Amino acid sequence: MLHLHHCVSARSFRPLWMLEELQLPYQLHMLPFPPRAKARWFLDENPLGTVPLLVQGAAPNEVRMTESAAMCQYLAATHPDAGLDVAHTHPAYGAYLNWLHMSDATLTFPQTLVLRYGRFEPAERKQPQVVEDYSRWFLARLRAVETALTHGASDYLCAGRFTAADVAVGYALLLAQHLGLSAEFGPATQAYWQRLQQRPGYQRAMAAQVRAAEEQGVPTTPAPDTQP
Ligand SMILES: N[C@@H](CCC(=O)N[C@@H](CS)C(=O)NCC(=O)O)C(=O)O
Repeated sequence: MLHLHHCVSARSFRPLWMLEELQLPYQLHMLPFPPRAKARWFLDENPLGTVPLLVQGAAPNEVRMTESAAMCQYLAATHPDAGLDVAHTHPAYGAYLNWLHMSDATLTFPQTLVLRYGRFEPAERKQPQVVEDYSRWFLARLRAVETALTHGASDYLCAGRFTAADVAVGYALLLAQHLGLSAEFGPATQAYWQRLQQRPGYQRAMAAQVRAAEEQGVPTTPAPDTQP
C-alpha cells in the first residue's frame, strides 16, 4: 500500500495526480497547512515538515520519499505498462528527465518566493518587489513550455504523449493559477493547461483531496491560498 501525506493543492498534488492517473490503491493522509506549525507530530515522519511524504512498504524495504518530482518519476517507472514513463532507451529520455527536474527546480522554485513574500509572511515582512521580480522570473522560465508546445509535434511536452513530466510541470501551472499568474500564460500553454485539467485523472485527484480533507476534518482551503 502507498501512503501519501498531502495538503490540499500543495506540491503533494503531483504524486496524488499520478496515483489517480495510474489508478493505484493508496491511502491519503491529509494535513493542515503548514504541517510544521499545525501538525507538529508530522515532524517525526518528515523532519523537513514538508509535503509530500510518500511511504511504501515496511522496513527493511520501506521506501520514503519527500520530493514531488522524484515521486512522479518513481511511480511512472514502477508501473511502466501504464505508459506514463519514458524508458532510458527512448530518444526522449533526456528531455523527459529535464522536464521532470525543471518542474520543481526552475518553475516551482520562484513561485515559492512569490507565495512566501506575497502571502505567508506577516505584513511587516511582505516584500512586493520580491513578488514582482519572481513572478516575472517564473513567467520568463515558462517560455520553455510555450516554445516546446508551439514547435513540438504533440499536445504534450515529450515523447509524443502524456507522461509523468506533464503531471510535474502541470502542477506548476496549477500553482501559477493560485498566484493569479495564469492570464499571462502564452496561448500554447493556456491550451495545454486546459487539456491537462480535462483529464479524468486530474479531476479525480482534485475530488479525492477535498473528499479526504472533509472526512479527516482538515480545512479544504488550498495550501497556496492559506492565510497565516
Ligand atoms: N522540493 C520539494 C518541496 C516540498 C515543499 O516545500 N512543500 C511545501 C508545500 S508546496 C511545504 O510543505 N511547505 C511547508 C513548509 O515549508 O513548512 C517537493 O517538490 O516536494
